[in-house]
Amino acid sequence: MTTTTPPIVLVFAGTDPTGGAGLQADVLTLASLGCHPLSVVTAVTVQDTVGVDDFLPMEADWIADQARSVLEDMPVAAIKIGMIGSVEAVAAIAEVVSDYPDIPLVLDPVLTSGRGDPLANEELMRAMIDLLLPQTTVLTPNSLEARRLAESFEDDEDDESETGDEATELSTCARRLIDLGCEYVLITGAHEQGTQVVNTLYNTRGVVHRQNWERLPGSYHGSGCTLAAALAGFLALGQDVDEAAREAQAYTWQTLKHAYRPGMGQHIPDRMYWVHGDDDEE
Ligand code: PXL
Repeated sequence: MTTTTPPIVLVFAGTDPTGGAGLQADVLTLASLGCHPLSVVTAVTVQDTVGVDDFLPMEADWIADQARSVLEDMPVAAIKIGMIGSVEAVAAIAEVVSDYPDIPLVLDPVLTSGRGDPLANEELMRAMIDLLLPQTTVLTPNSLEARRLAESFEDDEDDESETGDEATELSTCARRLIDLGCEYVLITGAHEQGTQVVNTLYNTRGVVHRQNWERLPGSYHGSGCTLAAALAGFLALGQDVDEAAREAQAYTWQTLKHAYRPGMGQHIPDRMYWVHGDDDEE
């Protein structure tokens, strides 16, 4: 007797021993949504819930080999890329995913940890823009990442909109990122001011949707990974990008609302909140 295989999602991610972010966040999120996660390790980090102390990038060939083995064996419904670790790894991953142009690709452009420890340098960021953005279905930067990515290729003639309010500025970033080749950009607004967190999905025609969320009080480790993995999961479950992005935000907000604080640093989103019951205690 065989049961039906759940939709399969391939993730490229760094491991996080705290279970808060990275590969562990992706696996928990995808399992929670009823998907089967395939996991390709791109780096090993040393960290606790306070911050990242160090990381060891995986050799690029090893990343490509891990991915090719499973891609040749199983039908993958969506791919998610998180922390990449090295420029060589960007090139290796870009080459692998270019053989699967029909699989939706979610790219979470991880530049720093939640605390701000660097997880990517300028060179890696450029490689990500050049090699991965044109293959990306949905890019999921927070507002800080969106500005850094958009500004990194700002050319001198393009000096418009240096003034203007925050919303205009982020929409300019979104347009630039879309001009670089990704289909959609979901910019999250937790780092912006305001009682609400405003997340906006853009495509070539402009704003697809804008969603406001009650700002929760904690500082969270792995919220971006959770959102991007959930988005990949909902795409794998057959939703279109607009719907998948809405559902991923709603799911992530619930995981943050039910977050717990197991250590001395940030809160960890509860990807399994629905298993743990509806107790509202922090
Ligand atoms: O949240 C971004 C992130 C992604 N991947 C790994 C991380 C972090 C943040 O700490 O450790 C492995």
